Amino acid sequence: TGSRVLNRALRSKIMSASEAAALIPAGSNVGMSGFTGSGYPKEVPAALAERINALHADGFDFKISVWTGASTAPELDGALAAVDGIEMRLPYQSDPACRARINAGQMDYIDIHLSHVAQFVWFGFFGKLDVAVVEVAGVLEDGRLVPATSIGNNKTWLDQADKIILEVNNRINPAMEGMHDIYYGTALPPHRKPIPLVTPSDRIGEPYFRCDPSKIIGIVETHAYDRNSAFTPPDETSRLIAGHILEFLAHEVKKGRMPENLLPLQSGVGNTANAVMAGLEQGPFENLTAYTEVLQDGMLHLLKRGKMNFASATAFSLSPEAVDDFNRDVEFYRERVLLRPQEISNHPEVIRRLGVIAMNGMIEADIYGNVNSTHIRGSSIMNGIGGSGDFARNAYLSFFMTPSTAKNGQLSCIVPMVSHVDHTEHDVQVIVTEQGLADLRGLTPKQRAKVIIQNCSHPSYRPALQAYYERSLRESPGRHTPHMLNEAFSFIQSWKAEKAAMEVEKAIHSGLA
Ligand code: 0RQ
Repeated sequence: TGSRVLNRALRSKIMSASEAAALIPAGSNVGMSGFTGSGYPKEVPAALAERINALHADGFDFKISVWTGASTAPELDGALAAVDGIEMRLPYQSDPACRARINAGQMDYIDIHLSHVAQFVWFGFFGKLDVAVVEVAGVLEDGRLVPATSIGNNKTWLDQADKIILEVNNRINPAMEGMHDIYYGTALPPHRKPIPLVTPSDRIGEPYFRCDPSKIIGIVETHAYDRNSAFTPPDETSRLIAGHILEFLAHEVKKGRMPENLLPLQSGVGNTANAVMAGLEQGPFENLTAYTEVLQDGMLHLLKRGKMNFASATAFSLSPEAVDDFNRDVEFYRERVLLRPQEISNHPEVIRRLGVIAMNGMIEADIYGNVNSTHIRGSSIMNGIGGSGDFARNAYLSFFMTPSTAKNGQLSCIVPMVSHVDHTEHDVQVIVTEQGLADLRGLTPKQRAKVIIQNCSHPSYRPALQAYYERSLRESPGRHTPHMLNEAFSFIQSWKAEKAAMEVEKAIHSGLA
């Protein structure tokens, strides 16, 4: 009684996590569920890490490649990275142990757009997917699977893997059944058809995963919550950034460039993103919608207050308090939230059609509007590009936001030339810091430089940026995007800046300690 594995034949596959982990061969490509701390397998990766550790101690080589939806949790990335069990990882990660291995050159990492992952696997670009390890909320009598708190790439893993291990987690609220929309209309070029989604609330698929039962080699029953990290209330800086964005959106509505209820919102993860949502809660906009990747606390509040009518995402990323609220009112949320595969939540075609308003964080921007979301000093990776590129390039309007300085003002987040480019000047329309907002639409590179320096840079760096720009204008060989290459990275090469950047690097290199 109580088992969520309703299919009788499949009950014979129920086993312990270590028995399941023993079925994963060395060198295999393993597709795991998990997206920003939700819906990741809770026990098999840790059991596998234990097995790998024991084998390494006996002098055997054992590594696997791990493909996921996005970041996961210490029980997956953390456990496997700690025992040096990952050969190659893709896509987005944000785990301290993973990050440290990657930056030490001990783990390979392929950072790609989240919307690309599923199709690259279907195209065969990464080779064969050997095993899928996927968390679900239940197995129906007919063998279909009830999805969990994130969808990510699970549909693709289940379709493409030779073998499947399921974790059936009975902590997941059973009333979530029906909150998912799994689209089975994708095909390979040249046979693709338009994706029939024209508003964020459209259902275009099925509430369950299809799954070939003959591929299932193990089922592990688990009983653990998602990572659910706490949420810090917005600080003054993120409140200022949010304020600039809200004022700008109101201005756009007044100009007739956006409807009064705006356009579907996408918001990255983190506290600034949550601050924008908190600002919207107080603001004048009604009947909002979201077409986003991750549903954080802020959006849940907007739904609850009746400010937002509907949110489409691929994953939840909630604080423990928000999880409690969600579970109390799951019937309410089930009418207003849909989770989709990430190739649909992040699909360029759909994002372009809906006219999404994209808001993402960054590490630094340069005076011409190129954005670095991933690297410190061009060589140490922080997390990854995630879905920011999927949204930025295809959005109706794309915002990138950051405090104007980092490390107590020792580093300027507005620089002459970014040390790594994730979003080119062509994909960035609005840059926002606590100092102000630069609307780059329709501006030439030289006009962009003026407004970015004037509106976004911190006053303590503004004169130096201005001087760089003015001298470049005189000395640069080309006058379209004036630069002095011998000084383009001078901001990061000052004694003070190097020291501060090294502090950030020390932290991200020491995740194994
Ligand atoms: O490091 O904690 O050691 O001091 O970078 O910076 O200000 O805490 O910013 O948490 O919002 O993260 C771009 C990383 C911003 C994130 C990034 C240092 C700073 C600190 C973090 P410390 P903050 P946030 C949807 C969209 C890519 C993926 C994405 C991200 C640390 O937003 O990963 O957008 N984005 N996905 O001190 C040196 C600078 C710095 C700097 C900040 N200029 N130089 N260090 N730092 N600026 C979600 C998904 O796709 C899943």
